[in-house]
Amino acid sequence: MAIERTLSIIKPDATRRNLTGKINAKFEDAGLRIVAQKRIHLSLAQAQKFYAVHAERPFFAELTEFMASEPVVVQVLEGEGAIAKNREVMGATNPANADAGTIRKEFALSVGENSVHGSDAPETAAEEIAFFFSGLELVG
Ligand code: DAT
Ligand code: MG
Repeated sequence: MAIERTLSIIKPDATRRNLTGKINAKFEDAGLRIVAQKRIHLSLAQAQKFYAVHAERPFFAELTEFMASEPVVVQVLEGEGAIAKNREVMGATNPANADAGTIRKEFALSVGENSVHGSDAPETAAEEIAFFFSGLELVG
């Protein structure tokens, strides 16, 4: 499988509880390399733009207000099959359905406050990385 890059976000419920290091250890233990990372505070407009694909969903306001509520850590993860591997390490969207050992099983508070975001396909990974990082911030 090819070396890929994917966009990860450590969400406000996790940054608030000081879990960035524990979550990063899960990525590294799975063979994912953190090749870019920064802490930012999204505006509501930026959160709405990032999650525009969900604009018609009933939870859109809850989701975007949550994502803009406190700082997040945005990061680029790299590795063999990184997009699917990251989704495995994250676990199911609803922590009640997440497998043991996954980030969401161990740390998520609810389906909304579920600790991490991860890109779901090569096209969205490329778009989401470009949303947050400039070429200068992405070391080859
Ligand atoms: P994922 O983050 O696993 O890719 P998604 O893309 O379907 O899940 O949804 C994006 C986020 O929206 C998800 O991480 C949390 C929120 N969300 C999804 N379904 C929800 C629901 N039923 N109630 C509240 N928030 C929800
Ligand atoms: Mg998604």
